[in-house]
Amino acid sequence: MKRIALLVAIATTLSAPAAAHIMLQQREAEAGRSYRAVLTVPHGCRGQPTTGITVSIPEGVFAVKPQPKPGWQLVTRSQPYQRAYTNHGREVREGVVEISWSGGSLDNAHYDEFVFVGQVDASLADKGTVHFPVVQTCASGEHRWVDLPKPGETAQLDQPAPALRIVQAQAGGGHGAAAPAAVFEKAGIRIEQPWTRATPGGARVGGGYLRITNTGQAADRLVAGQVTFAERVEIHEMAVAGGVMTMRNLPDGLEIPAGQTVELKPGGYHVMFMGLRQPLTEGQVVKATLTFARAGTIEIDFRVGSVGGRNAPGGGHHHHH
Ligand SMILES: [Cu+2]
Repeated sequence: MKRIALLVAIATTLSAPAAAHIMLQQREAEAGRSYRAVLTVPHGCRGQPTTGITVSIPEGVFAVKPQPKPGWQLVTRSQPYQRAYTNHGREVREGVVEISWSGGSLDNAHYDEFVFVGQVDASLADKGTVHFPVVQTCASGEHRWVDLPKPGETAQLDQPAPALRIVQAQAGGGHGAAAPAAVFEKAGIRIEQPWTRATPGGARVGGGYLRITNTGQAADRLVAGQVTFAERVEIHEMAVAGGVMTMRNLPDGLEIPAGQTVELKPGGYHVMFMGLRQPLTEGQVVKATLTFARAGTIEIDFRVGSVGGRNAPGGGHHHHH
C-alpha cells in the first residue's frame, strides 16, 4: 500500500512540470495596492488539452480587469460587491467577480499563463489569505481547483484553489514611528484633529469628529469614507425632529463651501462608523480614508478618546477640575 503510494508520487513528479497545480505566480500581495495575477497552467486534464479557464475573484479584490488572450474568448461576470471600495478617489460598488477564457486549446505538453489585474483592498490585511478558485475545462473532463483549507488544517489538498497571501504594505519614505499628525492637507482641503471615542464592549457603531477647512476657490464635498475597523462609513447629521434629537444619513455627503470651515462634532455633523469590527480603545490611533468630490481621497488618523468624551483627546480645550 505504502509502496504503491510512493510509486504514484514518483510517477506524478516525473510526468508533471515543477508545479502540478494551477497557481498564482506571485503568491503574495500588499494590502491597499494593485496586484497583477498570473495564473500558471502547467498541464491539461489527464492528458487532454485545456479548453477553458474560469477564475472566481474573492471579495475585497476589486476593479479587476482581465488580459485578453489571442485565440481565446474572454467573458467576464460582474455583480455588486458586498461593500463599496475606493479606487483612486472613486467609489467602486460593483465589478468583475468571474473571468472565463474559453475556446482555446492548450496542449497537455504545453504551458501557458492567464493574467488579470485588480486592487487589493486594505481591509484584506486582516484576512491573511484569499483564494481564487479555478475551474479548468478540457476537451473531455475538468479539474476543479476549488479546495479551500479548513481552519487549523495543514493537510495537502487534492485540488487546492490558488491562494494569495496578503501582507501589510511597506510604508514608503521611511517615516518611522512618528506621532500621528493632527493636520492633514490635500488639494485645498485641510482636516484638523480627527478623533473618535472609545467604544464600550459590544458597540456596533461609533462617531468620528474633525474640522474640515476648504482653503480652495471652489466648493467641495465630503462624499464617502472608508475604514478597516468598520463595515462602512456614513456621513450623518444630528437634528431635532419633533422635539427628539435624531441622526440622519446624508446620502449626498456634506458640502464644504470655499473658504469656510465645517466642524464635525458631537451633537452635530459627524462621520459614523457602521458595523464596528473591533472595539476602539482609548489612546489608540486608527486610520481612515475620506473621499472628497474635488480633492479626492485623504488618508487621516483618528485619535481615540475616552468613552463619552466631548472634545478631541490630547489637545484643544483643557478643562480644570
Ligand atoms: Cu450618526
